[in-house]
Amino acid sequence: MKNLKIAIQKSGRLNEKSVQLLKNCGLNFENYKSSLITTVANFPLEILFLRDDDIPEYVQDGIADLGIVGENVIAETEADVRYLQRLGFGKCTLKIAIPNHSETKTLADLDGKAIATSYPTILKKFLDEHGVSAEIRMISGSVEISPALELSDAIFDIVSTGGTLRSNGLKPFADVMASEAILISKNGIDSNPVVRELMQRIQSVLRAAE
Ligand code: PRT
Ligand code: ZN
Repeated sequence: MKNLKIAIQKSGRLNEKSVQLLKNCGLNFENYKSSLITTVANFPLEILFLRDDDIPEYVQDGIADLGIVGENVIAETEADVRYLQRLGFGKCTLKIAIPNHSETKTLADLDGKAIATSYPTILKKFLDEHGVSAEIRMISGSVEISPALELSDAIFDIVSTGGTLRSNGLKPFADVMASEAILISKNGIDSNPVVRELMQRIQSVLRAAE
């Protein structure tokens, strides 16, 4: 039988904790920074190291059987995957934020305003649900700087401590979505015995950490 594949982030905020979780499950593998794929020595699993943005679609399309990725990325890609387990790390909130001096008081005040974000799909859904017609400006990085550059009136981005907002003269305005790292699978694979064994190990690691 072919080994199962799990996709995790290659580098970035979720990489270390994803690797640690798998190691705590008793999986032995080399974690070379340069390799994109590694085979677990003592469990029928291969680990793929990817950009987080690619993980939901790789899992949806069956290139990987499992994945560990932030809920925000799953929502943004709208991939058709199953949530197997919330993992309790990578917690953050996606918020609309506005400049400290902004006159914006209610969601309706955002009508006709420009909001910069790297998460246009999640933002559009939220604005549509609340009947707000703002212009969404897609920016791939350093979203927080855009109001100061007069590129936008507000931003929509990930916030954890709030330090980045503060240091850019911004304040939280509306919470849109809470997110954490999630173990996902392709639909229908969760009855696979190897997946079940891995799930049991992950759940006991999570319980031990409680
Ligand atoms: O290279 P790759 O594409 O894989 O990584 P990436 O750069 O897209 O993502 P990365 O590594 O930054 O984040 C991976 C995941 O971690 C995100 O998708 C979230 O699910 C989760 N996460 C948790 C965060 C944060 N906390 C976080 N604080 N992702 C980003 N941030 C950034 C945020 O964008 C903002 O710039 O940190 C800044 C705000 O932090 P505070 O603490 O100042 O509020
Ligand atoms: Zn990314």
